[in-house]
Amino acid sequence: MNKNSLTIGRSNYLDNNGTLLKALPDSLNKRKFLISLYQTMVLTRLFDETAINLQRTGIIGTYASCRGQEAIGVAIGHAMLADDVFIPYYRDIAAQFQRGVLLEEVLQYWGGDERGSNFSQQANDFPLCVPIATQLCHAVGIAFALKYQSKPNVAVVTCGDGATSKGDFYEALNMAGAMSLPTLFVINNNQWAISVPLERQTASPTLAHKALAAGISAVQVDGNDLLAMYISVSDALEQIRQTGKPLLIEAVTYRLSDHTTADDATRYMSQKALDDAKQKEPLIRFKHFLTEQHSWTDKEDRALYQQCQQQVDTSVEVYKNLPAQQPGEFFDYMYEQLPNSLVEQKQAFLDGLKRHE
Ligand SMILES: Cc1ncc(C[n+]2csc(CCOP(=O)(O)OP(=O)(O)O)c2C)c(N)n1
Ligand SMILES: [Mg+2]
Repeated sequence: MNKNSLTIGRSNYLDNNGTLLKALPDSLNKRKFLISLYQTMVLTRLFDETAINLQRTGIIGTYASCRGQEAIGVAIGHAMLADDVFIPYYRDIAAQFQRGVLLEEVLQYWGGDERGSNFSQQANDFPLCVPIATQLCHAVGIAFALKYQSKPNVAVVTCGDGATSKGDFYEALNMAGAMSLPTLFVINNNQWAISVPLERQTASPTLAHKALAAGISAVQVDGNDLLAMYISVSDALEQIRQTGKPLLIEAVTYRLSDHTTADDATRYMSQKALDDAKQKEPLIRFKHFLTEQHSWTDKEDRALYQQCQQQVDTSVEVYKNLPAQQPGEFFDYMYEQLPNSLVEQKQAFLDGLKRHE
């Protein structure tokens, strides 16, 4: 057995306080670019807080917070090419925003309005996926299509740590590896699958190890270190474009929220674990880095927060003023052409409504 192939590397650019551990590549060390990464993180954090308040006041139905995990989506969103295909799960709004999904569309989704998944400015990407791990198999199918069409693009798919316990995960990795399909798997290891902690999910030393049996190279990255995440995702995409082979990144982070607005994490998550995790959270670390390395000021920070909050508030107003979804319209956005079985279901639904009017 080749021992080396069973060793998983771990990538870090920032320490837990946000101090730079090694020099950044020159191409990245540009103030404007680094601020644009930070801006997407702040926007996502403020959207997240607002969405929870909207759920609490009955304006959206439910919501899955990505608090503390923003760096993963920001890295993915900024590193992908426009023509790559993103197959997200429900904590990926940072990447979705960066790729052109509108804030009000995400509110529509969580408000139960299927029009929110019919992105007006993002034709290629998939809606966020709530059924755990199913998106991984879809992603491999998409990667197959990209390869079949000789496109230089990558299917980027995300999932949680819990999803890696499902058969779909292993099936997807196996097929991507066996058929050499241009897929980037990114695991958001936030340590919890609702109330089930990581140590009860698996005996694998890391989640990245799970890729090795499928012949897929993998790396573990500090998922709260935006620089390490951005560089890892960018490098992986470039490598996949060159070799056509899949790769996997395990992003290690922590869920700083309830699982969703339907959950109460105080019933199973210790206050100490949460307090410890808060010390490593991505926004504070990145702000510290910008301050130390790029003379970022509190004044600039306040202005950025204000501008992002305004963007969020505007999206809430747009969402609240949208015309109501018509009955039956929720059938219309999954397929380009509705299959016959669903045409029948839609008709039956509309007939049923008429009977009850
Ligand atoms: C197929 C399926 N089974 C069960 C569920 C219920 N469920 C919702 S979230 C979740 C845990 C997912 O944990 P993880 O993959 O770690 O993602 P996280 O929510 O922590 O980001 C489960 C079991 C579901 N949505 N889909
Ligand atoms: Mg999880």
